[in-house]
Amino acid sequence: MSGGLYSMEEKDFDQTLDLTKVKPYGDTMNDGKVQLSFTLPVVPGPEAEEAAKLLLKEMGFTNPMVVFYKELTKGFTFFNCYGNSTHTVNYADIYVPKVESTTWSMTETDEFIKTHIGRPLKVIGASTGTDAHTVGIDAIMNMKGFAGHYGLERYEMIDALNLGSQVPNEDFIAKALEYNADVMLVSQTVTQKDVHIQNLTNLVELMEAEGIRDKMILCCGGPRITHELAKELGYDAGFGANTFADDVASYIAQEFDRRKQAEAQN
Ligand code: B12
Repeated sequence: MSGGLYSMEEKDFDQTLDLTKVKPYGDTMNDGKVQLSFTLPVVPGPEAEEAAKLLLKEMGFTNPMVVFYKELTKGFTFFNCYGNSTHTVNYADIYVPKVESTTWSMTETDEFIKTHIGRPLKVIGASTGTDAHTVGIDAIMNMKGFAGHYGLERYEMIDALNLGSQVPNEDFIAKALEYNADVMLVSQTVTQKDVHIQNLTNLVELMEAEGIRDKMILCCGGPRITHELAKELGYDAGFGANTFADDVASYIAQEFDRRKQAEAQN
């Protein structure tokens, strides 16, 4: 076979990676290929297909293609489409605030606490307010852990107390004081109507009113929590999806030690 695509060599394709202008990658650099799917509230047919392609153009895609469509239910059509994105992002300029700590294994963290702090850290956790989801805080705290990562209860140098879900902020604070906690861990899963923002803010306000905010390491976590949001709300750290106990344990050990050293210098 001669000519056409089959005679092209790797060098004939664009191989330039410019991190200031990153585009989706399909099978060659900068081809901009995207697959996306959506539903339109119209009956299937050529007009529906054309509507989907026009929408793709409006979204900034060239070569809009509908590769599959099917009626979902009467008057609704589902589409699978391809297109080439004309947009780029400046990856080199992106800054995402994140928890500044090194994630260690359970053994490394235990060893660090033993040698640098000299006593077990006391950690209390709960899913607070009206939030009934426990799986997130359990994943971090329960002995058996999550996805092959043991939880805080398994750590030799961490005393962990998990209060479960729907714990009112006032009770959480009272229990933390009674337990003599070094660290408070809050889990928030429900974010409808920003209920998590109100609840997380309320906890910080109550702690400030009691004069204990600075005495604890206060962390929150959940699928829609970012470190940036957590800092904005007055927390020391925030952890999102795909967090493991290792991340949290390493952070609190390093942060506790950092504070201890800062105190010793003053
Ligand atoms: C299981 C589940 C339930 C179970 C919870 C059982 C239980 N014991 O927890 C039940 C059936 C009770 C339930 C109830 C409800 N649920 Co529900 N539920 C889910 C579901 C399917 C899975 C959540 C889960 O377990 N994830 C697994 C864990 C491991 O992941 P994770 O929570 O993200 O945790 C990880 C990280 O976020 C992080 N993390 C989490 N917390 C913390 C805390 C700290 C300190 C740290 C460091 C890290 C950390 O570490 C974890 C491990 O990596 C999700 C949908 C989904 N697929 O996600 C909906 C979902 C969370 N539920 C939802 C809703 C709306 C509800 C209800 C309000 C429904 C209703 N109208 O009644 C009620 C809750 C009522 C209430 N008062 O809270 C919505 C939330 C929407 C929103 N953003 O607000 C979701 C997203 C479903 C949806 N698509 O609509 N639910």
